[in-house]
Amino acid sequence: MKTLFNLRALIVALGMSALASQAQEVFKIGLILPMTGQQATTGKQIEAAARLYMAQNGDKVAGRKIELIIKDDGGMPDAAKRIAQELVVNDKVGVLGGFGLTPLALATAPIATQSKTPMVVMAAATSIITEASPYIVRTSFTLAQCSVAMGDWAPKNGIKRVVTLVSDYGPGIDAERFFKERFLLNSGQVVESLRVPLRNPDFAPFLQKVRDLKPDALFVFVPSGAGAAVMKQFLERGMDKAGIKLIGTGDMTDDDQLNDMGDGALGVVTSHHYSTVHPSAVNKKFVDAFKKANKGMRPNFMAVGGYDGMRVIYEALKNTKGGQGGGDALLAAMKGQIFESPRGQIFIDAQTRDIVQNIYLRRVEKKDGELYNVEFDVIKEVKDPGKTK
Ligand code: VNL
Repeated sequence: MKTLFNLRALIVALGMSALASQAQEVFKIGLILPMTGQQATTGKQIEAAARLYMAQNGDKVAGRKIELIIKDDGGMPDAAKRIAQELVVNDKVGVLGGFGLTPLALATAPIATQSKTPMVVMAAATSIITEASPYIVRTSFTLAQCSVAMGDWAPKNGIKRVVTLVSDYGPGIDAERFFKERFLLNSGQVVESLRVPLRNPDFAPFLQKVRDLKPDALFVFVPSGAGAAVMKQFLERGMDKAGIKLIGTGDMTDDDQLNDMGDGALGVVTSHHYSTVHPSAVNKKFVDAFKKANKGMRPNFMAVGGYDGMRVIYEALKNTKGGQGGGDALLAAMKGQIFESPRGQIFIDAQTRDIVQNIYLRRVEKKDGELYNVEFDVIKEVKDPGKTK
């Protein structure tokens, strides 16, 4: 009788410890980012933002300890895909995140689909990405969202003849197309569309051509990290003095580099979803904490994509009691999330899994001796205009 009793107690104890260990089982989030190479600043910003989110919100959600794994893809699609496979198979991550460039997100999409792992795209911004896998959710933006806003603003502000200059890959082609379509509707004229290579671009010959064409403005999209080079060459060639205005999406006047671009950047108007000086209490708190944790570094739009991406993951974990039901349940809990981001109110459209957000028009101004993108107009709740379905 006594041994039977003890056996029972043992079984109960074993059962309880199994439950407890399940609750304590680590939930792994694998971020694949360009930490080296041309887009290293994007990796650095997103990593800093993800770590800040965890520092502020704890490393436990619904009783599960969160482990953040950061892997460097060097900006290479093959590497991103291989790393994703390893993270899913060996590390058993519950969510993939990051994706600093469109080709990296597209290369990884099949892994998300096959393994039913939610994939949170925190940076890449070509419209088509969310259609590459039903497991993709996006917290960054799309170039189509931003470019349409500029296609409306420019012609109302005396800009009638434009040359476009974009990086020759997904987001650049979207920017060119969506700017042009809207600009033409508004009776604008695109006199030339130039595309520069993504890798090691030399802007000089392109800018010379623009100078010869003498448009009212040059519309530019280059990815985060490349804006300073465009600005430098634009100014060195005296294009501003020749009466050519510089406009584009906010990737060019990236907060990560803007302050080092010099006073020549003053007055440049861009359209984008985030500025370091977005005037809200939530943003002020975010920026102060980010700077404090990162030796004064300003958060840029990449950081915000990473920070909000972590929030989407944390909330999904809360709503599924720590990820019960696996990838499909987490994905379902990511869809339809709505909250105030440092950029303003955002919404993850349950149908498209893409972000709906405000797009701001901003002008580079000097405040307290530093250059900032100061918002002066807003188009509210912009859905991605680039969806094919
Ligand atoms: C992309 C789009 C990358 C916008 C960016 O910076 C950017 C992309 C690295 O989709 O590849 O600013």
